[in-house]
Amino acid sequence: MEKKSCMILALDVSDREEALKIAEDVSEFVDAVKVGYPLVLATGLGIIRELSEFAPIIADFKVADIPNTNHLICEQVFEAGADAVIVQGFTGRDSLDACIEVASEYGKDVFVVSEMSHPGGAEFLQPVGEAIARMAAQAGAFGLVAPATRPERVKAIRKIIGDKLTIISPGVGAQGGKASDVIAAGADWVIVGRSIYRADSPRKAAREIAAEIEAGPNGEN
Ligand code: O7E
Repeated sequence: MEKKSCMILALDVSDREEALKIAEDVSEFVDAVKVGYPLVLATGLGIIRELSEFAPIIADFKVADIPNTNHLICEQVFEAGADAVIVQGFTGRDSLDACIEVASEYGKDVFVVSEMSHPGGAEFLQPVGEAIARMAAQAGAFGLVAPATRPERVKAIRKIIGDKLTIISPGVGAQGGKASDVIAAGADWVIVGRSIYRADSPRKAAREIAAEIEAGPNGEN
């Protein structure tokens, strides 16, 4: 995944035509498109290959099962044409290893959720987030998912993993995070959904967030 705009679109719409139109319209301003349950359950797994015409696809299935089931899920995801898969870290090292093994067979990437961006993310996951980040680094994951709503947590996780892993960070806009703050805290990419796909002009919204990232937290870049 090439880092240009430092932005990933979370395409959580449920209509195929709308999804394809938004992806095409914003492709100039995003480095990847994240596809998850809302879109895949509504339209089918084939949407991944259709969207891959516009950008690399990150399949957000937050895979969280025993190693054998994780293995089977990841095979389906990569056969469908995804460039990366998002998995949960709390299921432990063997479950994560199963995902990384399949990803490396296909030459693809694994992102591990260390902690989540919503208020409930602080309840159970945050206290173990740093341990999950360490495990993901040791296991050889490509990246971590860390919360844009708490830039200080992104900073803490970056300190732990150094440059070993990339960080993708959801929670910008609709959940209150500011893109340039999160990049300054150490994220490689922000993930943005509603602020783009619900805008009157998704293209204009994506262009504005990309410009804000480029300008930096105080517009000084
Ligand atoms: O709030 P939005 O509309 O900008 O969308 C954010 C997207 O990121 C949405 O798809 C949601 O499911 C996802 N997300 C979070 O918001 N918080 C998290 O902690 C984790 C994710 C996520 O995608 O996990 C894998 C990246």
